[in-house]
Amino acid sequence: MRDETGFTLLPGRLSPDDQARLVADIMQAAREAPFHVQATPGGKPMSVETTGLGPLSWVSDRLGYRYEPRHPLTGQPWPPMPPLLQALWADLVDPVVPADAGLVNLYRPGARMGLHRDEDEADFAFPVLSISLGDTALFRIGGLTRKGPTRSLRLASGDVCLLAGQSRLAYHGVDRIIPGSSRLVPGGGRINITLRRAAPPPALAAPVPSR
Ligand code: MD3
Ligand code: FE
Repeated sequence: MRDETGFTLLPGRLSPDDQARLVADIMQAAREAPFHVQATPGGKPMSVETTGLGPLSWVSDRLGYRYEPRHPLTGQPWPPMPPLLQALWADLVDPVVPADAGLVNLYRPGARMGLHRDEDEADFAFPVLSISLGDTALFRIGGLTRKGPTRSLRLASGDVCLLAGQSRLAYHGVDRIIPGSSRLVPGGGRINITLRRAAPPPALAAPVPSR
């Protein structure tokens, strides 16, 4: 189901049990690494709440966008990536090079995400893997420029998308969620997890001097 742009939607890729397990893992992780509202570099609060999993996660503040190894409010390292997410990346993306960043977005009713590109990662050859949990989202994806046609699709709980090739740098956003469309997330709403390879590859080892 990979289209000509490199976009793949895997509807219902996660079983109901795996979905429930992931939500429980994320809510547990959020006790140490609380969901919080980030601001854009322009100072506007985002409508989603965010936390992170794994070695790095994406942060935004007055200084700009970047990946950081610690939660900006607690100063603590992000909680580890749940094994289920590591396994999904190994299955669908790369069995050797793990994801090093897990960005978790919580959409309570009314939250949205404006059209943007994900371009803060070192190597766009690695795809982005997205997992949807809870309420259905009306998701929008366009092309490589901000203008030009977009298409709208629904992302339901358990759906996984893979953004590879051209689609890796496509403009995309979330127009809205459909409140009450799932009972999975405690308190209602939607969780999206994006797994990424954010850091540059380690420098090639220096040649061993022969004498
Ligand atoms: C990546 N999240 O966190 S994920 C984001 O549903 C983000 O929370 C949205 O955009 C969400 O940056 C969408 C699915 C997605 C779709 C298209 C993409 C991620 C993508 C295209 C390129 C890169
Ligand atoms: Fe994005």
